[in-house]
Amino acid sequence: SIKRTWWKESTVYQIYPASFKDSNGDGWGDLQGVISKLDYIKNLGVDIVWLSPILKSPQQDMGYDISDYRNIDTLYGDMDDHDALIKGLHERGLKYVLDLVVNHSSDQHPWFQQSRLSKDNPYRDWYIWRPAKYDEDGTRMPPNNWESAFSGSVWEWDETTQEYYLHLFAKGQPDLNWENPKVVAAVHEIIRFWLDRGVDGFRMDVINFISKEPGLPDGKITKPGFLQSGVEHFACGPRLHEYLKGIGEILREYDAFSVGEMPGVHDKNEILKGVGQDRGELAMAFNFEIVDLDHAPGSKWIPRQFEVKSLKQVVHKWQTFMLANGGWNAIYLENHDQSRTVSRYCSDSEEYRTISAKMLASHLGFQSGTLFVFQGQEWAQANVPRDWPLDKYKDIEVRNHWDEIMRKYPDDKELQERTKKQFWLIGRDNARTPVQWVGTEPYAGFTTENPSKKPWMDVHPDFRIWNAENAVADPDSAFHYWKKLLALRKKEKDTMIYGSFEMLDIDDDDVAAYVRTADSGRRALIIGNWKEKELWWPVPSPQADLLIDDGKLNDTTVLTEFRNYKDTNKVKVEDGKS
Ligand code: TEU
Repeated sequence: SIKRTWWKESTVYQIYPASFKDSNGDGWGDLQGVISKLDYIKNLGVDIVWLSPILKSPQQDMGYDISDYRNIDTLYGDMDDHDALIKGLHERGLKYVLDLVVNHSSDQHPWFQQSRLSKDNPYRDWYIWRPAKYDEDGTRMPPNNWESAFSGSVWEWDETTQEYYLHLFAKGQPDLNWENPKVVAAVHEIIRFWLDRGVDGFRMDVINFISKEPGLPDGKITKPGFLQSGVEHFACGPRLHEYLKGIGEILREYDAFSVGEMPGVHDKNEILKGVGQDRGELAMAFNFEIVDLDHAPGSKWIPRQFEVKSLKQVVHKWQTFMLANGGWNAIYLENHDQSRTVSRYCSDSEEYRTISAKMLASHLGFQSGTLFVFQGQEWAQANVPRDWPLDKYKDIEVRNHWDEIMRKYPDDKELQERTKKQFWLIGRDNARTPVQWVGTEPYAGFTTENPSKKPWMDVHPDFRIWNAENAVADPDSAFHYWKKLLALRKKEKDTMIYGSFEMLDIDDDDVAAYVRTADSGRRALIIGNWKEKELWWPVPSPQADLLIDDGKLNDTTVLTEFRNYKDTNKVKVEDGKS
């Protein structure tokens, strides 16, 4: 059975610091900006705040390329600001989670700078170096066929020592060699360093990629004539759990929070090994099965039609499996790598936007697991405008892919149009526009009134209507809905957090409905209409004690109408209401 723990009952609010709040007018969000919004965050009712990377970085991949693991990047502030942030959070009873990026470092990190100097440098073996292969006509070839997440080979040729180094992400993000015990020890020291400074835990970037299969074999060929993902050789590799246990031991000493990001695996047993409550590894993991539904496997820019019924199958699978096997889920649909859910899955039209956001909040918020809310999600932030020109997109993933398309297929207009649509639908920039705080100031109050620089990314032009201030002022907004939901999650944890889970009518592609049942028998029935239409859905016979039926959370009413409907077995589920 599931052991009760504080972090299972917590909700995490994720901040993308570059886009959250700029306090000094340089167009880039910073730690003082975050500090100025702590009351807003507390008011929402979350328990933990996770900041995307703020450590020293050349920002090739927005801080996921760290060049000093023990210092704050000057873009964000300094150690004093960081201490003040921790203090401000702790004073409000909030915990603080740092983003630990240790599958790779920046190529500007002194370890890599040393490593690339010579083959006998003491740091050589801190990264993954391999000699070239040569084909029949003597052309130099990379050691294997793996493709980087950001286009091109994962191998970069280095002239100085005439070898390739491995980078699963950008060229500026060389992978650390975890086979080297010195690397493992260095990571442990970094973890202790921050825990001793008052950090309460970590989100661990692509943590299931740290153990690569020895020999680094070629990836399975799914796209003949192209580079291959190779993910089967580095996701959940042979020594992963040994490494996670090492980290887990330190975390337990401090009773620290942990969530591992685990892309590239949909196998529930694999993920359970990392998060099972008796395994001593991580508390929970982000799996990618839902966010992988609307694109081709291994190809983010090849669209695949999203179906509500597929999502329901995936939700049912992870909910029932983790509850039955002592694992734990991280519940999320938005983060800094995913687009805005109202636009992606439901509707961001004037009429349906708020109602979509509320429906999605209920869909997520009644599930078992630790809930994650991403900045802006709480007031129904939408994707970037559909007509945004490409040059407004800043993300290295989008930029590199577009360059590749223009190089290889300059005349294929159809491909270019399809790709641009996919950028709009699931590109990471959608999550990264500055937070819209108010409708009355230039740049939505993200930066100071007369900034020395424009925000690093354009503010969404809908900010005059859609912003946090309006949402807080309107009792019917998505913000207040989230707030009530999070409070209810505290009050009803036997049902909402620890109760059993059953997805209803799994083949229906319009409605996602499920039941949560506490040991006491108390039940919650959640009915969400995912489509922009009014529809009828037959309510099953079990009665609910908690039901959300009118876009308002009603935690005390035993739904009497529900009993009346029992005869006809039909309930009218209105326009995207849940
Ligand atoms: O992301 C890892 C990851 O696999 C993807 O979600 C990634 O964003 C990309 O879309 C792959 O197609 C993590 C971080 O969350 C991401 O921001 C970093 O860029 C990446 O690792 C490298 O550190």
